[in-house]
Amino acid sequence: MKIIAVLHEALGASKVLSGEALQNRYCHIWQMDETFKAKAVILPHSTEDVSKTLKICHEHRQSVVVHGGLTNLVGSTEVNADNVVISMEKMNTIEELDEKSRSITVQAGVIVEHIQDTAKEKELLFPLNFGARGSAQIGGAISTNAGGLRVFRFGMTRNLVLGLEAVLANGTIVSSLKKIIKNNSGYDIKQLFIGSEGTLGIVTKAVLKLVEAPKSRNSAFVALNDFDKVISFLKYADKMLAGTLSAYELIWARSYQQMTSEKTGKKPPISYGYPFYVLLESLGNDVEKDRLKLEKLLETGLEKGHITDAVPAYNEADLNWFWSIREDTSVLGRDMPYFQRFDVSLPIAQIGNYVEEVQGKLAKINGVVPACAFGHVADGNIHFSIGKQSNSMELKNRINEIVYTPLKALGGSVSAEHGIGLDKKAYLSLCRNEAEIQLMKSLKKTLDPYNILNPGKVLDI
Ligand code: LAC
Ligand code: ZN
Repeated sequence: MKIIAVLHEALGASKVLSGEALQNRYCHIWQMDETFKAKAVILPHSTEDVSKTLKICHEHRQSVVVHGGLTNLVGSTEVNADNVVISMEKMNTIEELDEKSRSITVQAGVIVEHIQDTAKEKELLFPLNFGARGSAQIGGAISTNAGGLRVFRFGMTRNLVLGLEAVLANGTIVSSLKKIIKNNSGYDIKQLFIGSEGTLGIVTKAVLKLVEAPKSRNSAFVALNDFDKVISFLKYADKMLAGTLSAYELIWARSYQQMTSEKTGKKPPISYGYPFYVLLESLGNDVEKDRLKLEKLLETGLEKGHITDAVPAYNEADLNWFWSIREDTSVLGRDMPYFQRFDVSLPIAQIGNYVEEVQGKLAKINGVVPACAFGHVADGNIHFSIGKQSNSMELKNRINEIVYTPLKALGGSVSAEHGIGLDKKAYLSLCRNEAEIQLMKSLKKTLDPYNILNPGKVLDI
């Protein structure tokens, strides 16, 4: 317990929680009734606090896990009783919005939706968007290089970070909070901290890129008869909408039925009976013309046989209805006591066959509901939510093997956007070769020689 006394001394008692003070903290946004055991939870108010904490932890060889909004889906924020947790919730200030350079400077604990709302007030858009935006913190989104619903047009989190400040394992602050888009002056150091899940350093601040806010937002649900049409209509829509297509979300029939079942209180915008549904979005700058353009797309898409049915969102209420169907994925697989989630990536042309093959294999296992599939198909990123009766390790591994094994030959990835964390560590070598993994390990050893930062996540050292 010596280290707690040292942390108290350095930070002040109010920033160091331990013992009973941890009882009302929860381990995950979906398990708010479950607490966790840790040596202490540190609540830094500044980068200097994070630096002091890490310097002490480094000296004491003390392992550290960072907590943000706890929406992670791969176990990256899991804690054991020997860990010190650094929770970023008090570092929740938006420091500056610069309309001219179209950037926003934020502390790591700011909620993603708060950044979106603040940008909107100035007629700007922070394009990062995903279902958990109301809870997820930007530091976590950066640490996991979060993807989401508009990657197709605006890129992953990585593409939206202009400048970054992070603290190294030994407490050194590496700050480069520049607002510039182009910076070819040597290695792009910030990329080390983006997507490395808190294993190479702790993100404390970022300068994020904003774009002009769109004036129009149009969406439609379409139904399609086979997977080739999903691809042909994507190409057609992208061409017809001339740069305004911003989302193209595919939902397989079984998932669509669950997402609009009576339980959810959401009606299906298009009737059941088709194998594929796509929810698409265009963001443009001319309300009237953009609406007509989308209507024209649906009309000619039907005429040319790309799609078999289509329903546009006619107003704000429709938009919210359509998107809430897609965003609330927690309804999938929930009729079973346990479930497994996946976020694989593979070349778009292979997705139809791959999903069919995976579902076929899963259907043969007793007590497993053939996977509900959906995803950001335009990015080659598909999710599965697989419900199951048992939580046995054997079944978990069997399902993992079915989903992950084909990805090697297909040139895919075991994680498109959620990261590796604990859940996918054993499968990393399916999509990363030996030379890549060795280089990752040597970076880890250089930046964190005592393996104190999120140890055991992503890689085993
Ligand atoms: C989504 C999350 C699960 O796409 O990545 O809904
Ligand atoms: Zn996703």
